[in-house]
Amino acid sequence: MQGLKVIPYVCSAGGKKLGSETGASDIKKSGLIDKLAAEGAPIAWYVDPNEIYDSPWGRRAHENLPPRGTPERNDIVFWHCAQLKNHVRDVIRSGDRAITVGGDHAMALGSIAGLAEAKKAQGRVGVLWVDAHADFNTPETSPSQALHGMPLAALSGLGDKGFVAIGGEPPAIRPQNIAYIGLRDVDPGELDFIQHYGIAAFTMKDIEREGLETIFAKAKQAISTNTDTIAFSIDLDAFDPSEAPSVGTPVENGLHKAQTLPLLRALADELKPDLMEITEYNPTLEGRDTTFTLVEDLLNALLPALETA
Ligand SMILES: [Mn+2]
Repeated sequence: MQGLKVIPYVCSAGGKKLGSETGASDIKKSGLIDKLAAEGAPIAWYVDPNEIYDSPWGRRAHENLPPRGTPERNDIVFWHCAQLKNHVRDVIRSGDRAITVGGDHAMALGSIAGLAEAKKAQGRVGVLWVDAHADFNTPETSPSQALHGMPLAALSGLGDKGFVAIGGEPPAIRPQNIAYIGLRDVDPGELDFIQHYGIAAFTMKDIEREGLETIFAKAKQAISTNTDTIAFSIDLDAFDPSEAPSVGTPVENGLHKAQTLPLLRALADELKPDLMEITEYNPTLEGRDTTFTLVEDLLNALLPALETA
């Protein structure tokens, strides 16, 4: 049986709202991971999120955040991403699977870069990106300058040099191996990139038209063709705000877990992702309990698929 290591990302400096830096600590405090382990899942924390939260880069760094887009602000994100990259790399190298929890979605740069490095799969990582947003901006196209909107561009080699550098060389992913599910808030510059690279981008409208099952089959094709390893990155804001209210950038008319979780689980069963990410959990916003239940439901749905080789 493969072990599952939970790796925290204790940073919200890549986002617009404070609070998601406490997401991993909130999950730790709930006892959820210990409960799953007591029930027999081979799961454990790899690092205690509170250790990072109590470090100079944790709570204190978030007390007086410099403005978005400044080198001082970016340095905080880079430190956390580089650390996450190392943790994911080490976990995957030891033969376990990684479950990353955070934090703002800039974390995906670190987690997917670590996966690519461990598997020597630069340019051959398939990425299922479940999100309301495309997160494929660069500093030139981004209206907000928030790095949590830029990880997929950076992983593809585009954008801020310091951010791109963490992704490694050659770029960890090729845009053709991304599949988006749940899109409904895409910036004009991102749409240009999606069209330019022919990215498999499935919006809520596509889902209404074709059905979620068809969309998952198409997504599977994109992420499993010419790839050596798979990552699922699940932004909680992909889900409807009624099921995931405490996220930094909620968008109406999202996915519903009753329809989505069984398909996610089936896909995980088929593809056995080495990395599963749950991101943008912000327990300081209204609706924490509802959102926590979604985190719990996601883990319960996906663990059985991940813990078998
Ligand atoms: Mn996102």
